[in-house]
Amino acid sequence: MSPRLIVLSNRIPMEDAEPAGGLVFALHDCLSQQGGVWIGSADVPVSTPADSLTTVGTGTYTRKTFDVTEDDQRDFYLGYANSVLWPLFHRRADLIAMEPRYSEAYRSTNARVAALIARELQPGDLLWVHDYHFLPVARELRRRGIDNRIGYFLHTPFPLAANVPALPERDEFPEWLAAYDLVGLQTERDLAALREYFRGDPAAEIDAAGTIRTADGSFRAIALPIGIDVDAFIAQTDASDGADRLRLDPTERLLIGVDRLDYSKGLVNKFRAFAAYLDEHRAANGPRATLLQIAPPSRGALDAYREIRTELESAAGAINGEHAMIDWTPIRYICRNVPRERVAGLYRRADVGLVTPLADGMNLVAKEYVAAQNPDDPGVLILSHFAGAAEQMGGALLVNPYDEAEMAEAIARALDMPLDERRARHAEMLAGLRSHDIGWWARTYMAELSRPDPSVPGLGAAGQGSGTAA
Ligand code: GDG
Repeated sequence: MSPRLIVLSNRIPMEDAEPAGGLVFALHDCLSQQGGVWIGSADVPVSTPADSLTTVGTGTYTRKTFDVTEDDQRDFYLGYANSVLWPLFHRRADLIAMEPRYSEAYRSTNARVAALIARELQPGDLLWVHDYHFLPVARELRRRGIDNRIGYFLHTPFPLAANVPALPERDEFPEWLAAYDLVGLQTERDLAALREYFRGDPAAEIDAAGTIRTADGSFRAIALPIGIDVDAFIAQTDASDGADRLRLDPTERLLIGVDRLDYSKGLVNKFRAFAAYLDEHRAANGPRATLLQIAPPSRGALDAYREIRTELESAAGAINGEHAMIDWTPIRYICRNVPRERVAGLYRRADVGLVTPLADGMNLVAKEYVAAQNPDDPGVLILSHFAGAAEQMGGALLVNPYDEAEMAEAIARALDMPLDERRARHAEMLAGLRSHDIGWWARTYMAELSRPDPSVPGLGAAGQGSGTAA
């Protein structure tokens, strides 16, 4: 019998219905197959948090929430997690907004969540912790004497070693990681960044089996790129009415962008690159094209997010003001959430998927766009070098998101690409999406977390997993 799995992530599906969304789907499948418990934060803040988890809904696995107060939301979630760790991990140390109470809230929330999990854990259970909100959870559990296997997966990029000293908790950072048995990262680039960081620690060594030994403990690190549920996404695309609602001229070309409104997603650069395309290529009789950008707002209470929204609105207004015609608006900018099934149909209709983040752990939109294409007449993916997905998706036109002229050139090339080349690029990427889908990701991680430490003599199993060990 498989060991019981306990998952911790900041958000969990709150409905009893089937969940939607990449990560949520993967964990849902994993938990449905082997049972277990999924723990996340409650939706509605309370004034006094309960000292136990609350079970929500029913299903094949158990979902439990921990309470959060308004102060936790401000200082732990918007504060330390999204004003310190998120900018740091996305190479924007300049956007860090630091307050002493953020550190305290991060520490106390993680200690409180760890105490609640400690009461839930039984011998032999596996715990899988997700993302930057909960880096210290394993260390808190170890302090409470918990010796279950604990895994961690970071969905964002791993920070540059040179930036980590910007963390108030820089001295504890290696300890947070070393308390896990297995640290999963999205890409080889992230794995290299982690190794680089530990190379700077004179007390740390990386042995031949890939185990990283530090003064605080040892752990393994692997690169394991998250995938999508390809067939489910194709089925959603087939059922979608998104494209019908566009009312585009039949000859008009469509580019699509779908990104949370976040400074890491390179949205302003994308708009400017599209403007450069309009200036240079469209002016030279290139096809008429519209950029549909869906950008649901996130973390709107933070200054950095308000600023990027204002900047983006101003860029869209200026570009449309300059280029629009009575029957054509070059940028259709939707700053709202659009239903998932509609997004899928819009991907299919779009001739180009424009995914140009300045930094991104993976980027599932790039994968969804490819899955949604008609294999007989597929669109072209333009993808930033700085998205984790670029490591796997060589069939995309890879671009530097800081270089607007290069992106404009890529747009022109994509709109002009012959059918044979589009088909070949698409087929290569689709095959990769299928072989490394979301099920593969979750199964491989679980197998890696379950297997014995290869550095313990007699238990060695190095090289069995499909991920790449540090
Ligand atoms: C983090 C990492 C990593 C977006 N707008 C709408 C909408 N979406 C959906 C997309 C996609 C998801 O949200 C976004 O996923 P990404 O991967 O692009 O980005 P993050 O939210 O930043 O996710 C990232 C990921 O974790 C997983 O590990 O890839 O690097 O930053 O599924 O389709 N969905 C709907 N309406 C929208 O308006 N329905």
